[in-house]
Amino acid sequence: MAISIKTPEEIEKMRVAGRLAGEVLDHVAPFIKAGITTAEIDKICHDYTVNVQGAIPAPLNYAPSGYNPYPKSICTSVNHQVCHGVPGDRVLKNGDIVNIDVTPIKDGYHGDTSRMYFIGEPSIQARRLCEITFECLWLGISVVRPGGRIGDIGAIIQKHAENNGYSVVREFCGHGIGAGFHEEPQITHYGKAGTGPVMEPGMIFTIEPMINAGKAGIREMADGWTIVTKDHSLSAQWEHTVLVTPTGYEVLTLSAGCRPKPDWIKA
Ligand code: EYF
Ligand code: CO
Repeated sequence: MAISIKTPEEIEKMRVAGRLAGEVLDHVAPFIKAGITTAEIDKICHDYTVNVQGAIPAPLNYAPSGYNPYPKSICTSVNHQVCHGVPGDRVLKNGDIVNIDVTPIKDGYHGDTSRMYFIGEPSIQARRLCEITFECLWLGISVVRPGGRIGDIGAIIQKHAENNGYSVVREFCGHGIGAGFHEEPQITHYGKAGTGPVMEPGMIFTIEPMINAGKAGIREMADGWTIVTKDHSLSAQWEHTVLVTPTGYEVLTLSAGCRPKPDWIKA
């Protein structure tokens, strides 16, 4: 399937869905403290998405071919969990780091974003991993422009992660997004600049690097969903949904409470 170019009407709907995604994370942020369970975080996000935003949480019952339906409305990935952590009765405690990944559907269109949260005071090592991963996300965004190649994104992310002693998860990628949750193209977070499809105005995709403090290897837990690092090292992830514009990029999942782009990364 070809990479779809969104119409102006679709782009407007993606702007709305993207903002709502950011606002789910703004809403839940004050609740993410020691003592809360990941299931309670899921309920707060679910209720806000459905009852306040009038939107649908895309992950709930999402069933890509070969998988059972995903049982919750968000993903909560803690410490050495890389992605797709299933909310449950785990109680967050001082020093944990947790990724919250949300995808509301509004008027048929998806917005997909995730952020890292600190519980109390994580170690210097954990905070540095989250910081470098945030920089990886924005370095990837900074090379989005018409005429650029998809491989430019992974190349700059991989370089920054590895220069800082970290490794990039290979098995899970960013993705095209629109009326579908996962569309073409795949956005790998490693690779070679100047390779891959040419970016064109109207393309929309996520960039969502998963960066490990140790080796890149991962495995799936017995629940059939949660992905963890093989070497039990910490992992971090940040995600935005990005539109290719005629002059560069527009981040669709910005909201009042989200962290801004680091100053030193070019606009
Ligand atoms: C082994 C799912 C889980 N897949 C992707 C289903 O793009 C996402 N976040 O940015 C994203 C979120 C979810 C998701 C939530 C559930 N799934 C599919 C395939 C494998 C898998 O875990
Ligand atoms: Co995604």
